[in-house]
Amino acid sequence: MKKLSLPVKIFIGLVLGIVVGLIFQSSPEVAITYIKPLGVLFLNLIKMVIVPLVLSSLVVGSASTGDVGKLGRIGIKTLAYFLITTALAVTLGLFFANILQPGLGLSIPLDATAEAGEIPSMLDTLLNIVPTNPIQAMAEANMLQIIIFALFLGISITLVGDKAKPFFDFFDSMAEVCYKIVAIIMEFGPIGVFGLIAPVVAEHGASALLPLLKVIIAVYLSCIVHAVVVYSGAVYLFTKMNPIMFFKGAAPAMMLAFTTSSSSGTLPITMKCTEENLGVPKSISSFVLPLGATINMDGTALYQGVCALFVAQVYGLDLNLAQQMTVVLTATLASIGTAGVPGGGLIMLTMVLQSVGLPLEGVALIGGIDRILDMARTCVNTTGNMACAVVIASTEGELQESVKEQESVLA
Ligand code: DAS
Repeated sequence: MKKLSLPVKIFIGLVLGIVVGLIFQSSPEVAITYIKPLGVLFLNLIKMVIVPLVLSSLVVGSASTGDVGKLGRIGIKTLAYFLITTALAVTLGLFFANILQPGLGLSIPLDATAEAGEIPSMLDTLLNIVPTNPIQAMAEANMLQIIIFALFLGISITLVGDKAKPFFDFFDSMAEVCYKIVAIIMEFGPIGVFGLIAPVVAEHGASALLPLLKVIIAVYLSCIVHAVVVYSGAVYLFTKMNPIMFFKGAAPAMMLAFTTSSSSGTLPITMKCTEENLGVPKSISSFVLPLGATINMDGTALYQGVCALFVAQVYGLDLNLAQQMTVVLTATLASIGTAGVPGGGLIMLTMVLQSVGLPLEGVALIGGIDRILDMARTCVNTTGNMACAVVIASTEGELQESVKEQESVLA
């Protein structure tokens, strides 16, 4: 029999989890005792890899900004574009999550297993993100501090140059090994998803699924609006390129990102589309796109915003505006640390929830539908990187005239 693809297997795990959950509705303790451990094991595997994965992928990402010269004008413009569009993405995710209120209708009490910590203010979060002891930050899985430390390491490796190459190579190979570990963990995804969703349905009934459907709608709606408004606006504003031409040129990479849920895996096609269809010279695409595939993930950021608010709503925790601004900062930084592989965002969601004091058990609710969300957010991640490359090339006066002439005909 033809080997089923991972997304299909995960979907089967989801459906089976729902069916088994409905079967055990009359005796949820059976599902909690014998099935939930599978889900807990899956989440523990995710937590196992998060520290080395984020540290290594971020050091490599920030160090692969090429030579110091490039870190100048183009680097600053690129990083500024990344941060602005990512913060916009999170804000959009929170906007739709506030409107759709996906967590209402499923109320789960906070108890010994699901605890909420003190939700820090944005100022506290900013003050606390510099690690006084990086080793302790790693031991405690303080992800925001690990992200800041990794950025300093990566940028310093670039500034040191050749003498730091062995250090860079160490993190480069560590990142590859961690991506392989994530791939192995995701193979366990179908069983993990089954173990996550069955107890939820057994305890809360099929009504638990409606809020998850609303999460899917909120994420997909945010992704579509972000891509159509922000990327079309940026491309047209900076290059006068017809947005339809942009999306036509970007389509092959967008579709591959959607089906594979992997920005890193799509990168070769992303570069081909950006250079051949969108007129970006290799000198800029080979700088912006690998960096973007590592640290610029608008889709992931908006997904973190939606999920954080969903979890708060489910557990009856009201996030005021200041706390939602903390989510914007945390989700923006988390998206920097997310690996461009399937499930990378789910791994970072545990960090975002922990950073804003929300119960980690919320990940169990999202885990069952995460692959569906991953497809959309990875598509947006990839599209955002292509839009950035077009904008940077245009501001550098290096967007190929031939492509612009083609646009002008269409504009
Ligand atoms: N799948 C990741 C990517 O490749 C994004 C994510 O998991 O959030 O971009």
